[in-house]
Amino acid sequence: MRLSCIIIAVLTILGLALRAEERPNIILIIADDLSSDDLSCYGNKGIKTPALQALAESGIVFNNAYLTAANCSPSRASIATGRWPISNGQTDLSTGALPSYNVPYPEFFDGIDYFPQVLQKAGYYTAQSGKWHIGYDWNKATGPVANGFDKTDTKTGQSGCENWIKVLDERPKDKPFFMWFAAHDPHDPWTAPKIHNPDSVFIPPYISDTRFQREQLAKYYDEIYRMDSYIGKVIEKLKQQEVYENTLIVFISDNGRGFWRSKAYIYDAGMKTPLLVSWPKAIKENQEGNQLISSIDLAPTFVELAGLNPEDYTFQGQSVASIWKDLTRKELNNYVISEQHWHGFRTDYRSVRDKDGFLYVWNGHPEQNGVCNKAFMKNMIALNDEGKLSELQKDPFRYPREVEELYDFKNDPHQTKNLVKDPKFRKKLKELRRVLAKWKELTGDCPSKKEIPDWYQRPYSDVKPQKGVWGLPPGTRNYGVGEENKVRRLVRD
Ligand SMILES: [Ca+2]
Repeated sequence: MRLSCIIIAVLTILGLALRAEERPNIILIIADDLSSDDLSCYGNKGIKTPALQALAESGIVFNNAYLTAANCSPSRASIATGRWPISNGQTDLSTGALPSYNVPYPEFFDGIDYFPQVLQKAGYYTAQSGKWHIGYDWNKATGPVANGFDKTDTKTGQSGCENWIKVLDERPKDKPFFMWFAAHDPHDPWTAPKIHNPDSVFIPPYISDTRFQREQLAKYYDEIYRMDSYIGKVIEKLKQQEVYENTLIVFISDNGRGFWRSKAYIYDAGMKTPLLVSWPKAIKENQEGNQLISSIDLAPTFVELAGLNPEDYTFQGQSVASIWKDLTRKELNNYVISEQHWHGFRTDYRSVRDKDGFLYVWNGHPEQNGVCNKAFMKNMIALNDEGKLSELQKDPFRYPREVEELYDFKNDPHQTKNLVKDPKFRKKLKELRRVLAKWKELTGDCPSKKEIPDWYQRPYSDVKPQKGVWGLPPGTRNYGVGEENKVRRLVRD
């Protein structure tokens, strides 16, 4: 009896040691305000992104990856918690001014797991370097998510990437590591050296093709290039440290480009993210994946790769590790769901995308237009005043808007033709409407009792902005913790 106990103990220790050795290091790189159209590996011929191109070629380029929100704080909070904004408490933009309003908002719901903390408890060394923008204090790593990091570092230069190599150098060498590397690039103001020619940029059809917009886009490209150069240095450092082979590198954005009808919009320009996945030891090179993946799937995926069972935690996403390791595996998500709430101006959108390529949009405020005089919108507002915009470019000004929209995003990549009234798509409309209704029920989604007003003036509107006036989050506090299985079943194939 005693001998068998010893044998079991020895085997267990050996098993654990083996598992620890196999666990990958994980680096999550998050760009700030980057649309997936704006990288060479997604077909943009005008941009120079050599390191991201090499990263893409070393693993998988995913073509259907989506965020939960099209702006910083809720999107990042979803990544950290593996939960939709409505289900974690961070639905709106953090402004850094909140504590003075003395309201418990935005703050995370109780009893939620944060994947950096889960990795830390599992023996990983965890570090954060660069942009934060989660919870109360947008520019300092504070709050419950920050508790999951052994090291936090937000004192960087303009790029946000300046300390990444230093953090890699200073890590303990006897533990697997997780790095949350978040750039400030390519968020405006654009400060990188000039590299790109305005004549070579890609202008989506919903942005006016003017010299001004071309120059702005070229400056934005310059910052993408700056971030790219730091990513190249990270890969070089990993090779130097002889850990490159067993390091999983995942590259995503937090929301689309800070341009017209992109950032803060529910359409693909705002909500679709590049997703590059590289892990030389376990993932084959030069692959392309078309599976639907949500940013809430990252937390459970990392946790599973660290040797834990993601279903033991409060993640609403599901692990896609099996797809990353073998792209021929059956698709996991039938639907991905996104939200858009307050980003200095009030919106109230939900969306469902499905694997057939349809996007269903529900609008809680159809009585208003989708524009305010934030810096990245001013030029288009001026052009509209001069009557110089096309019908598509004018679309965000239009109101009242439809409560529901439906797009065939596979064939209409910029979502220009609303099919909601087309009888051919009635069945699809009903299906996606039903999925959203069930999702709202399971996540406790409901309107805010006191909405945050616009902080910026909406053009062609008499409603005065109320800068600094706060409100309460939508959703039902603490709803659905412990019942994540139900909502996972809803979106799963
Ligand atoms: Ca952002």
